[in-house]
Amino acid sequence: MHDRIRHAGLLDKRMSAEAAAALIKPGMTVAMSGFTGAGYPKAVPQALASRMEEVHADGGSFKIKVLTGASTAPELDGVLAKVGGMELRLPYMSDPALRKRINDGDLDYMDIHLSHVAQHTWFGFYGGINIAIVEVVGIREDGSLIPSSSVGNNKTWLDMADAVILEVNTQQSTAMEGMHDIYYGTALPPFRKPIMLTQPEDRIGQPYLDVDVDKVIAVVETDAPDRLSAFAAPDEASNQIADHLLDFLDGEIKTGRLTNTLLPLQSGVGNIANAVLAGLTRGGYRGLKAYTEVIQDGMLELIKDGTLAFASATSFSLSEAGIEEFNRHVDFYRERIMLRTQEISNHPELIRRLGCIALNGMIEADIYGNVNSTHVVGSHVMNVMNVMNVMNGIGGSGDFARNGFLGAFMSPSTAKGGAISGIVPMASHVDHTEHDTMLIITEQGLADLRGLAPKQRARDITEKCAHPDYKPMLEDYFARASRDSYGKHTPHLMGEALSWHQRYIETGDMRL
Ligand code: 0RQ
Repeated sequence: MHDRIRHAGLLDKRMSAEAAAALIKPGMTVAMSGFTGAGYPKAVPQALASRMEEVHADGGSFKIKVLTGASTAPELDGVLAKVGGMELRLPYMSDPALRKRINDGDLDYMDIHLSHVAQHTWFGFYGGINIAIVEVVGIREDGSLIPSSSVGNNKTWLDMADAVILEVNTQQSTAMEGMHDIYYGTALPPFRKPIMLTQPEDRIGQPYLDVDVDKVIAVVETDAPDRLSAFAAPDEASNQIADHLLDFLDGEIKTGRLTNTLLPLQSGVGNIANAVLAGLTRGGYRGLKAYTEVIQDGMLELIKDGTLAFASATSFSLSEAGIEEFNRHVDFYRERIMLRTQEISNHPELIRRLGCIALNGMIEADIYGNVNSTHVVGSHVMNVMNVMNVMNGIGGSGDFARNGFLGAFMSPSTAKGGAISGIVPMASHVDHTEHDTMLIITEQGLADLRGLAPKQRARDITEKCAHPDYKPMLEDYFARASRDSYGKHTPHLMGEALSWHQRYIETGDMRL
């Protein structure tokens, strides 16, 4: 451990997770590391959850506000959710226990664009940060920190928190040292300057995180791996979605809008995005680049086979097999991957400048191209009050779709064995408006919405993307809406627009 903690003063601040957790008091705002199941603190949140459980068993209340980079894992979100230990959570999550708590209304969940979180914290929108808990690979002689498998908002947490708890995790590979790029040039308006990054591989910062060592109140040693679940193997639908995307990209190259090295790719989270990414190996591309948030297994495969020459992100999100692959060939990947703060990985200025191709999953799209990425209808509960259940969150999908060169949203055309259509008359919740969506892709086909007015969009999305079970229903809806709606610019029948969702709640099937 002396190899990992090379600052004498901080070596003296070592203590158990239980002792560190005892420094956290009810009502505190605690900002933690962690992004898509990587680089989150693994011991202190568990020790804290045990304390909370004791307090709750004695009839007391012990809840905190939890801020992170993005989703974490059972050792953080899971344990705190199980003991009812959170009153507020932001900006993104994907833990089943926490999802249930949120959907039961037990805590407030703020689903925030990932690029906004750091600046909203500087602006003071969330109040102060009492304690930051940040996992690191190691502490250097000068007290600077070797970041772990995600960077997320750690720079901001370390800067803004009144006190800092560090978890030094020996399971995180020391070979990651040097892979990070921490940019300290951000400022509050009106003092902002251009961010001098013009290629995904540009280094604009330093490899280490700075921390005021006097603020560090505890150093906890851990030895536990990131816990990430494996992605579903690409199925027929995701392979077809990938093929539609490949055909489209070929067309773009032929028209001269793209070259055969495309533009920097962004890929969202989830099975579909991961499978589509892996499908790109079939495109025969070489030397592509990625400017994205997460390095999923699919992206590692692209780097391995040379399809991708470089990937900039803020985090890994690898399965166990992916972590093994990364660790086995870490020297190869070190040269080809850079991890940045999420305010830079998701920065609108940079995404617009680089012209990213944004590929994200969706829950549903409506006929005009409004996309719901976050909320599903209350599936098994026959209760009209329980309509919208949050799935994960918007994450970075909005940062990229809004500002990229191309914004694509992908999903199978149906869910739950065909009982739900992914293309609906009106989206039941809107994360990405029709103004921000350019491509809608299902296994049925791809609708290219660029340059299309609303009624043309409706015809194209229905024709290209809807499942045959639902296509006649959408055509019928649109024909009647075009005839009977109050205004004719974006025809809708207000009494009927959400009736598919209502029918699903009542009958378990959107079909008539
Ligand atoms: O549920 O597993 O219970 O069957 O949703 O669906 O098809 O496996 O898709 O894993 O790619 O996730 C939008 C959730 C898609 C993801 C979403 C059900 C379906 C299944 C998963 P089951 P699939 P994926 C940057 C990008 C927002 C965040 C983001 C997501 C489950 O892509 O979270 O993009 N995106 N971040 O059955 C009811 C529907 C449904 C439905 C699918 N219409 N109604 N259930 N499902 N469609 C990275 C970060 O931000 C960190």
